[in-house]
Amino acid sequence: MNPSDATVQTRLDAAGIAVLTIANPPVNAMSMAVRRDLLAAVQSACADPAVKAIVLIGAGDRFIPGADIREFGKPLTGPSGRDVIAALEASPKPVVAALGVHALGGGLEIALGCHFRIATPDCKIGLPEVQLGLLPGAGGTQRLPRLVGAARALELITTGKPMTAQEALTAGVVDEVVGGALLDAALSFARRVLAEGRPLTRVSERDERIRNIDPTLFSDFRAQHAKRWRGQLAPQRIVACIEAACTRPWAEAYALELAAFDECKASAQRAALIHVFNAEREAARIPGLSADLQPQAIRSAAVVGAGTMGGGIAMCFANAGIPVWLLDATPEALARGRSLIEKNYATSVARGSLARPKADQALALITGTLEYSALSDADIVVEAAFEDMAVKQEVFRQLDAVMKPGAVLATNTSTLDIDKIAAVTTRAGQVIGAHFFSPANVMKLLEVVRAKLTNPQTVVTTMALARTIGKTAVLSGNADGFIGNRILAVYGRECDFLLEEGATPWQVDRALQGFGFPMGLYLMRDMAGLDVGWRIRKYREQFRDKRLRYSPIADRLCELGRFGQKTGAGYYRYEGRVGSPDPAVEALIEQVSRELKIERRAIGDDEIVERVLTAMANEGLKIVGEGIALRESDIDVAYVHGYGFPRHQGGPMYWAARHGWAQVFDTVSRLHASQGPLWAPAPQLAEMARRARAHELH
Ligand code: 3H9
Repeated sequence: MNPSDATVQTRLDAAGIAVLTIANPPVNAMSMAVRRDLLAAVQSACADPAVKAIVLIGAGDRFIPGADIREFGKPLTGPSGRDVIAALEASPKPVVAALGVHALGGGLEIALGCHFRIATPDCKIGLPEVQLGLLPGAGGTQRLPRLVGAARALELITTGKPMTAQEALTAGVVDEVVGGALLDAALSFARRVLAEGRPLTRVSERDERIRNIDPTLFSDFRAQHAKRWRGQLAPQRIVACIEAACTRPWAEAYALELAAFDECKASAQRAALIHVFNAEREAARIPGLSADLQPQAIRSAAVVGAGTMGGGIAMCFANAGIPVWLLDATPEALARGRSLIEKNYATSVARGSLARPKADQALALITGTLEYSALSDADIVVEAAFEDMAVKQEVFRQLDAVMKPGAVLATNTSTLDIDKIAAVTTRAGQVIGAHFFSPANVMKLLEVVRAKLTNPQTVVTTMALARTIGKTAVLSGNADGFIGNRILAVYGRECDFLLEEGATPWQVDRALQGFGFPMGLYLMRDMAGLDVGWRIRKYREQFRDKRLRYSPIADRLCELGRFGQKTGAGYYRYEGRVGSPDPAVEALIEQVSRELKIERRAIGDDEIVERVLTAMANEGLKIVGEGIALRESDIDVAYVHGYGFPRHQGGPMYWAARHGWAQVFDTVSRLHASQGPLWAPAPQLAEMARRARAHELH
């Protein structure tokens, strides 16, 4: 009963302690095979009179990061996680879980079924299922509150954020945090349990932390998060499960958890969230690069430009422990930049999201300078100067003169041609785009832009750096708008056309927020300021193809001095930062419709969402077809992390695939016929629709 290919191997030590080692590379996910082998191993250890105690440990310093997510959607065969946990908890012999690196999801549930838990200091312990649109389905919502109390469990399970080992110790989730070799510590812990004859704690039998809970805890928690959870199933069900744990008998609440888990597992949200999880990992893979290519180490960095963007980028490096030079032209600009950075850190500390000593440590890593020569030792420099080709070229000439050989020269441009910037240097192979999103220290997306001559080493190094500084990178080709802003232009254009055809800005925003965007397009534009786009449009007017449909609404607002929040009026009228619908804007839009001879009509929220997403998906296909994005799922990742696309909807390309490419093709074709060339279908759309239809027929 220990076949060599089993995912769980048992070894009996001299003191009669059975060590059950789980090995399922790469991360020890709890697959069907692991559940089957683990149950068999626990049963034989319990039945073997030579075994006095059991230690459960993972191979390669890992414990278990949860159920195997590749198996969701497949039929469940063999024992469930619940069967394994029931056997562990019922064991008459003490079971010690030895937690290394990750004890997450089903992994933590397994550990909570053991009588004792010890952990390494670097172990992350939590129930992250909510991030995949799920809830813990093997008793996690029932056992964790019994250890940490209802209030803490609500917070932990609805956010999915892991605890550090030390936090888990304080909260009573683990019995000890151990240094040195985990297995040795686990064996010695088990020997102590046996020697002292410690009673076996079955977490499911404890109820001292969930008795007499004030019911308003749950109603208040729901009310507090209603807005954030709008349209999301899993967090709502998690609250119901924890409430049941505190108010109903074990068997009833445990059954409710399973029903809620099955409901979440079958939901479209779960499928969308796992799509994003996989897409994020796929985005890091770049075809055509040699597997031997290793990223260069980034031990020090530099940022040119101490404005809002440059300061935010410097914070990203400092937060990751990388010392960073911040260069600007004048002491005043540097001082302004520094005080902005200090203010950002102070806000994080005040909000409780960052401890003061950590903020101080990060601040100490940022050094201002006026001299390019100071940057010469940095492994990477990110230029965040004024968005003007001549300015950027001058910065790159200076950087080329001082930076050490091999350094990565990155530009944060969002609109300029990186080939032209690279051309002024003698090392175009080391020039790359690193397009951060504002606020740079917060937004997760980094568009890494490969220019014509960028070499593979520079690409690999910049992609790896993104991970180091906590960003999700998507590789883009060097083309107007890269990936994100090119789609944003189409998204904005379509919303503007909908205004001309009968919608109002507040209706468009309501529809988009109903779909899950945290903020509608017009509220977002008002917040960002309308004048910047206006300036760019005025410059581009000379190149604009006048035969194509163009909405003048944004220009008209700007002509009236309505630049958004900062002038108290934009698409909305503002009292402070709160916008309300403005009849004057409605009148302006109606006037535009009349001038353009467009008959206004009632437009439903569903039509707004469908049209906007269809336009985004069609443009996304063009971007993939032109080789600017490597794959459709990269576009989803970019939208989720850079543009507030609701993660539980999977991204625009995922939406299109679910909605049906055939339906997308029909809508695009209809609009192409009535609206003209802006709606030209992506070259591959007809074929995708044909394939989707053929698939439906089978
Ligand atoms: C659950 O447990 C439900 C239960 O309540 C049900 C009852 C029993 N399965 O992220 P990485 C793959 S739901 C399968 O780059 P890292 C991943 O796709 C689950 N595969 O590494 C990647 O593959 P590839 C709750 C998984 O070190 C490779 O491993 N648990 C799983 O930066 C490396 O991944 C979670 O939600 C999995 N569960 O981070 C945890 N996890 O090389 C999800 C990873 O082909 N996982 N893979 O691209 C994570 O958060 C991170 O992967 C982890 C490691 C922190 C574990």
